Amino acid sequence: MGFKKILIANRGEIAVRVIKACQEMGINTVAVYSEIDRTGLHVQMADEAVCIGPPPAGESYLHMDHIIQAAHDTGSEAVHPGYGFLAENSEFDRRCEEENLVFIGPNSRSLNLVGDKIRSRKSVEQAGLPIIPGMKGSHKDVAKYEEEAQRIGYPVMIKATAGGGGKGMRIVYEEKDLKASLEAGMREARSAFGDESVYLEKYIEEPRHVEIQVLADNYGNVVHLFERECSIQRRHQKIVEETPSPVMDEKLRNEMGETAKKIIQITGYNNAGTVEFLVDKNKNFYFLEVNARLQVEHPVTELTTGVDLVHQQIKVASGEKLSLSQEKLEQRGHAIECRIYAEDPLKNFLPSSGKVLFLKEPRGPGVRHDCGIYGGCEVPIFYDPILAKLIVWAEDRNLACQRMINALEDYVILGVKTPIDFLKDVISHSKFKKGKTTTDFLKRHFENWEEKKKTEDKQKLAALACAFDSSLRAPVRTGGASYQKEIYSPWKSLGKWRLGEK
Ligand code: MV4
Repeated sequence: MGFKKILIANRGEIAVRVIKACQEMGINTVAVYSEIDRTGLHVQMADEAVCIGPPPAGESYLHMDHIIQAAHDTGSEAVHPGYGFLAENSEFDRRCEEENLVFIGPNSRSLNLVGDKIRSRKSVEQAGLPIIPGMKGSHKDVAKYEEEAQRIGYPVMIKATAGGGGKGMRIVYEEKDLKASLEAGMREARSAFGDESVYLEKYIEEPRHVEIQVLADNYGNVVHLFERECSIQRRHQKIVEETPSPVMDEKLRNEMGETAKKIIQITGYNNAGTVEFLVDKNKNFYFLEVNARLQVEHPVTELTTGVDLVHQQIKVASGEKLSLSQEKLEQRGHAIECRIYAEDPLKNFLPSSGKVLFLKEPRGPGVRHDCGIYGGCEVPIFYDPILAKLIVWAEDRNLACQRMINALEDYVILGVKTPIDFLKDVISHSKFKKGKTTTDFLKRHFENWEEKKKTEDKQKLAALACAFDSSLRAPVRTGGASYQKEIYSPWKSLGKWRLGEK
């Protein structure tokens, strides 16, 4: 028997997405909100809503006691964490288990394991599965690093042991640069993570970030739902994702899919998860980490497989056996997602907040818009700035690119800044259209996009002003064959308004 009531411990577009899945399954929903989110779309859509605190996330969406209390007060049987906030917090997972609430995600033990990047790398390596060649731990002595670097072979990548998301990463191409880079990496690791230890890996050149979606039930059944290409990233923040990956072939897809399933099995993982890999230019792949949550980019997998991943999460969490079999799963067509953030691409993607004055949502065949805002709502500055995701599906990649460009052109958000224009240029870029999407794509092709755009905008304004001006100066026929040239005067063009006249 499934759940009767689920509390969604999140906000914005993912909370709306999960509420919709619950509504389709006949499950009542409880939204939680901070005081500033009182009028949020997710609050309006849920059957019930509970205020869990003031705007700061630490006092609301990250406040475990308030969320658990809200679940008890409303008689919720399960909690869906979405992504971000407490979605990968094994302490919260454990607290839910203790409070007899079903955490819609992995069990706390496996969440703990996959959350420890070093431990999970060791487990994967012991299973004989491909990890990035590198060191097993860190050292104090620089000379040791020099030996390790010789063993690994240059170029090497310096990574912070306590790091993640690319922070503190440094590439070293030659031994003469190693010492200085190590000292800089240790300083950055100490200030960013309070732990200066770093380790070396072989630098994977021109890498692609390719991840495999997996689903595992509580009885050891696991399926993978193919790959997602996530290489278009800005400061390690994914902004465009797609499936199938332009580099994938059947052999590589099966190998990566089977490897991902093995990793899920050895870590005792259950529910939806994503196994991240790096793929090098020779199509070798290396395990990076497991993401123990429903990912932002899950819709591209849903559109090409026809599987609703949130439905599956809820069914598995309620104790159902997986209804999907690997043999029956297949991909059809091509899907691309663009993330719509409240950020100003002309101000180095500075977060933008304020009231959404106007929203025109893209629509049409094969266009999906997972949206957490509405015309007139407020976009607060307190949280991750993701507003929505625009996803398209089409029969092949070229059509999907064209559909995305058209959808982005139809899309209007006024009141807060967004990178809609920037995304249109990314998808329209010849290298993107050719599928040449390695992780340095933006660095290579969009380094000075801001300046170019600002110049373009000035030129357009100048052209507009001239066009407007010349339209006023245009020769006007005043009857008969002859006509006199209208001499431009603002007072004439203003009509009856005159300064200083009675
Ligand atoms: C790497 C790598 C190349 N070689 N490790 C980025 C953050 C985390 N997910 C691991 N990441 C990488 N690790 C080795 N040995 C390339 C990435 C990487 C990346 C690096 C720089 C800029 C953007 C990137 C996007 C995805 C992965």
